[in-house]
Amino acid sequence: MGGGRFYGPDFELLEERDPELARVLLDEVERVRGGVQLIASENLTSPAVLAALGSALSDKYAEGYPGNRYYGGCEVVDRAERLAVRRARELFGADHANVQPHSGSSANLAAYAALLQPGDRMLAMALQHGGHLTHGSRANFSGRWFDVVSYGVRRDTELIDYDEVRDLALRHQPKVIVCGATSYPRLIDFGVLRGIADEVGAWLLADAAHPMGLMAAGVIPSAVPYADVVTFTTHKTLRGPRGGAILCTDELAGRIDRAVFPFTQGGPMMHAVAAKAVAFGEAMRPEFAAYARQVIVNARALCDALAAEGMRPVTGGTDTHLALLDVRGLGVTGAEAESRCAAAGITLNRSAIPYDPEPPGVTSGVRVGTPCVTTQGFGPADLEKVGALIGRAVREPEKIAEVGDEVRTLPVIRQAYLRQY
Ligand code: DSN
Repeated sequence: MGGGRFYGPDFELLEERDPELARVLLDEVERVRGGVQLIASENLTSPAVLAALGSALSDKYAEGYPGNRYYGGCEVVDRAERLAVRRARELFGADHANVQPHSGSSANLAAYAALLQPGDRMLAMALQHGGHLTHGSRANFSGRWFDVVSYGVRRDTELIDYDEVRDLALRHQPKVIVCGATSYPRLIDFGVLRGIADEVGAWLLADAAHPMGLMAAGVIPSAVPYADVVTFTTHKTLRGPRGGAILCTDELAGRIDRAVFPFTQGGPMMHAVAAKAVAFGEAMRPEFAAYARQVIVNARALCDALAAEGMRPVTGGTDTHLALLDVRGLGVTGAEAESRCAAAGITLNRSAIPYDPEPPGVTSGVRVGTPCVTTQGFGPADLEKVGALIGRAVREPEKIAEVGDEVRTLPVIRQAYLRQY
């Protein structure tokens, strides 16, 4: 059946033992190969990362930390975790790293547990303005267990209103100020937020899940020199395995480690920890910096192309790997735009825009990101074409099949998934 390394070394065995599940894996690879992946929070990991994920380290229980585990036989996996921690500290210039969180949400849970008691107050960006569920949404533990005050973006510029953040911080005296977002296309001024946190005696927690790969590469300013705690995921722009991690100052190291284990997690997933080490190693290479630069160039090209198709870029553009587009000018909702693009083989997601009159399941916007397509080797000219195809898919639903054919024959598509990097 072919497919090589993307199915893993034991794929033929899986096909023999469980053809039904093997089919799912094949179909997913075909889905990715047959279209354009623009989900801003996704990427395509390297074969080396996949090899670590599909390894014997998946079997090992290792509650605790290297040199201090609650299980025997951890001397080998200890080496993987030490390597991951050392590389994370070096890559990001951090005092301390914890590489055990299972996800970004788990990392935020642990970070809050380290800094707050239930009922304590935190100030964070509203989900509707680009924040994250774990930044105090009532649908999430963070909004139920803490006293959350939210800040947002200005209606006119759609940029974070730092004056509002300062006013709210002075008025409400939060114990933690959370910054970072999931659909904010601009840089965040961590220096200003550090100043506000210092003024009110709050911890500054940066959730850098989305841009951490860009920070690792040094192509956008890092949160690490400013924040007391930085939480992040390893699978977005960083292009590693699905998972989370936390960086912090020496002062908070013990509190963060105890908050991850034993407070919020049990045994770490050592195969994922090993894969994080691989990804941190890959992110130290010059090729990764070139990749990260290209991600931003491509995001700008896509954003401009979509603007030319009549979608309005929220904030007027992007400085990062993602863009948020108001699609109302094309007479559709975000949900309609998402489903029309999906029918044409272009995967993106609907997303609320600031002050969105539509409910979260509908929305007035879509979010696009370029981490995947840049890994696949797309350049700005390819993204201009993709932007034009998105415009046609959204505007002319009766011609979606035609657009889908054009998407599938984009020259860059079929070879792209097998590209070495
Ligand atoms: N679900 C992620 C995103 O798409 O931004 C955040 O957790």
